[in-house]
Amino acid sequence: MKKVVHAACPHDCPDACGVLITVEDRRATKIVGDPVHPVTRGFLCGKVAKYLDRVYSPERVLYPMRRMAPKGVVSAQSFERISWDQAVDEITSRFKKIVSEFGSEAILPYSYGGTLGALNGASMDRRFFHRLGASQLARNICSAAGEAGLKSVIGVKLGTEPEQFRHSRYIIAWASNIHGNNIHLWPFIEEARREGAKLVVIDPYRTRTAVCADWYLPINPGTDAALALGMMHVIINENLYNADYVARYTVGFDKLREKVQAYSPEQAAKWTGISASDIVKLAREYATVRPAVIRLNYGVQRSEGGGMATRAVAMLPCITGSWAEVGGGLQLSTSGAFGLNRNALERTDLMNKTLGRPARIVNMVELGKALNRLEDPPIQSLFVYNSNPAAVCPNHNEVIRGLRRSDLFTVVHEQFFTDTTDYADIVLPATTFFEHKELQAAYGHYYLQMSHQAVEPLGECRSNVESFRALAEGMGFEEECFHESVDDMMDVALDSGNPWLKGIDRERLEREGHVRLKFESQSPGVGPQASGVFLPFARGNFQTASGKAELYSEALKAEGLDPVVEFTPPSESRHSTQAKVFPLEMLARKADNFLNSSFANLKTVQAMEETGLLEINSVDAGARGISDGDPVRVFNRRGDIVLKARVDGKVQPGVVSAQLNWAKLTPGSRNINVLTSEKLTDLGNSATFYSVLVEVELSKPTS
Ligand SMILES: Nc1nc2c(c(=O)[nH]1)N[C@H]1C(S)=C(S)[C@@H](COP(=O)(O)OP(=O)(O)OC[C@H]3O[C@@H](n4cnc5c(=O)[nH]c(N)nc54)[C@H](O)[C@@H]3O)O[C@H]1N2
Ligand SMILES: Nc1nc2c(c(=O)[nH]1)N[C@H]1C(S)=C(S)[C@@H](COP(=O)(O)OP(=O)(O)OC[C@H]3O[C@@H](n4cnc5c(=O)[nH]c(N)nc54)[C@H](O)[C@@H]3O)O[C@H]1N2
Ligand code: SF4
Ligand SMILES: [Mo]
Repeated sequence: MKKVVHAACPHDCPDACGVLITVEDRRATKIVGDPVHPVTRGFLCGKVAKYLDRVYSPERVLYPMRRMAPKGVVSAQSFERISWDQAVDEITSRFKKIVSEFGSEAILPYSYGGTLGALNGASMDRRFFHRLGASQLARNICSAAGEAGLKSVIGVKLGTEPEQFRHSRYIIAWASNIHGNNIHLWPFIEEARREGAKLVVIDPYRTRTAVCADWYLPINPGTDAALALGMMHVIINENLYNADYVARYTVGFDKLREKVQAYSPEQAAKWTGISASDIVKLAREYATVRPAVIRLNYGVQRSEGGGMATRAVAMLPCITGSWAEVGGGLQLSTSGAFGLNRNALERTDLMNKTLGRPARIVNMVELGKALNRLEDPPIQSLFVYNSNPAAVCPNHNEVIRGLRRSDLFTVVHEQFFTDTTDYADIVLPATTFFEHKELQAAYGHYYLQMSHQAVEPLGECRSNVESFRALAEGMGFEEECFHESVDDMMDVALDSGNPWLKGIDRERLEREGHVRLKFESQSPGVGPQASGVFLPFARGNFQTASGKAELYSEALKAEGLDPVVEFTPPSESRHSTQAKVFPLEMLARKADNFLNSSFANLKTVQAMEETGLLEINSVDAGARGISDGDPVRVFNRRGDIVLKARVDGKVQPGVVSAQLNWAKLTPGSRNINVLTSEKLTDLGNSATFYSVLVEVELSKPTS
């Protein structure tokens, strides 16, 4: 018996690929990209092309497990197998005890991007924790600063669709490693370049994308707001802006005009390290070569001023009016278009039922602080799913200190024995997307997809939905929503009143696999010249309070922030006094072939990635007596790690770079997050993985 099943990749990646899984005798035997998906067009990234190795890895968690050894001990004997009934019993009785002794907010859920599926990402889990009255988690580790910055200008997470990049003539990849993190955009860019488009890359790290660019501009980390303001100085003072678009569809232009006067190209050059003449050239080309598009990605907002930086970049297409052109505009995210009925899926009202108020909020970025220093009540239980905080969280040493607490009851629902399961009291086995049915949106295109279940769950694996359903039953929660079937939940999610979902129901998705959101006739942004394309802001329609692109924001003013936009150098940067002690700016980057910490444990994926490197410029290496290949100790006040020096010109003087990996796969069982901080961004309270100062020295061999 052979069949081919349509699925969608649920990993935390903008592309959300359409996937075809071949199943023979109930076992998946092949995975390929769905050739008819209009954006992902039949190919997969290297790591998901090897997905059978993930699904059928001998290292999968297949049964519920209970800890036998002290926390932190990694060995095959650390756990004993238990049944699901035992696991549910143990978890729910512990929860009941904690609730009676400390109150329900002593329990903290912890989840992020393991799956972005509409159901397994956030539905039954949220219902469960809301009904329990657990602390709420502010899921800010990734994109909250960028979201806040973008929305402060355009009001919503919408952007240029990938298909339109082929019509662009000037493409800026701004903090966007397209080749590593968004590979399905690349063929559209290549198409445009064949028609003469120019690709500019702005990144402090010479990425694979930068290597392919027509013009690469290495920028000092955390200075993008200064660059965008410098560009706007040129565009406004040289009258290269679109006066008609500005007058009709923006507010605050005069204030912006005043503001940019302090950011001459010469001044911006001092901050950014990009020469004044290059800033002028970039501004003129961006404003005059039409159409011009910006692929802004989240790298720009992982620094202390990341919200304002995103705000500044987001202003560019609003003053040039490139939103009105096919192949113009900007894309940070497309996720705001899907408008599923999240409230029905997540049921925040259940919190009020239990607590009579919303539960307190704990920021996931500050997990170290939450586990070690939070009171009223202290965290007594951590329930982790869809995340690997012992690898991905900043300030790793503090996180581990918290996870080691013997009084902390930690449950981890996982596919693998990760860094985090090393501190779990109970581990529950989770399905992969091959093993459950799911509804999939995207944050890099506008297609909604049905991901069918291809094979039966391995071992005793359960999806997030089914696991939390079992836990709800164990707690004795009687609300109807805990009995809703997966299909019913999809129906509810699709019934949201969003006009762009009109005519898209579950049956249709089941038949067609993917369906483009319905932007046709009734969409206000679609211009007459543009049938079949989506131009959300061709005629304004910004989803801000004023309905216009806000170059001046009353909301920011109310928060005590600069209502126009400003550049402040990060407190951890070459411009700060701390740089006297720790003079190098470190980019704690993602690996091109892993997905945050996911895939880092799989041999065939490891073969594509060289790990454990500290990339350093020859100037900084030379000054420290370091040669290529030397072991080096990278350190700051928060921690240290030994890596291997790589001196190959990928970073400029003053900048070093290292990659995220599983801590236990790295010598010394620590990863680069020992160096990152829990400091939050200016807007959105997000993480600052790219505002980190360190010093580097040759590592002395220990005798
Ligand atoms: N292969 C692969 N793909 C992924 C991921 C992965 O780990 N691996 N992660 C997924 C996730 S969770 C996300 S959020 C997306 C994110 O994708 P991106 O937003 O692209 O995220 P990053 O890789 O963090 O940053 C992009 C680039 O910004 C650069 N950068 C760092 N600091 C600055 C700065 O101050 N200014 C400028 N201009 N650039 C800067 C980095 O060097 C990096 O090359 O990708 C997803 N896709
Ligand atoms: N230094 C540094 N740190 C970073 C970043 C960086 O660039 N540099 N990037 C940050 C960013 S942008 C992000 S988004 C975060 C990502 O942080 P996380 O969301 O924690 O990402 P992953 O490391 O991919 O871990 C996800 C885990 O979920 C598991 N999983 C997958 N599917 C399921 C499922 O269906 N059910 C359950 N229960 N589990 C599942 C996977 O096996 C995996 O171990 O990391 C952040 N950390
Ligand atoms: S990780 Fe991204 S590029 Fe790779 S298959 Fe999934 S969606 Fe596609
Ligand atoms: Mo992310």
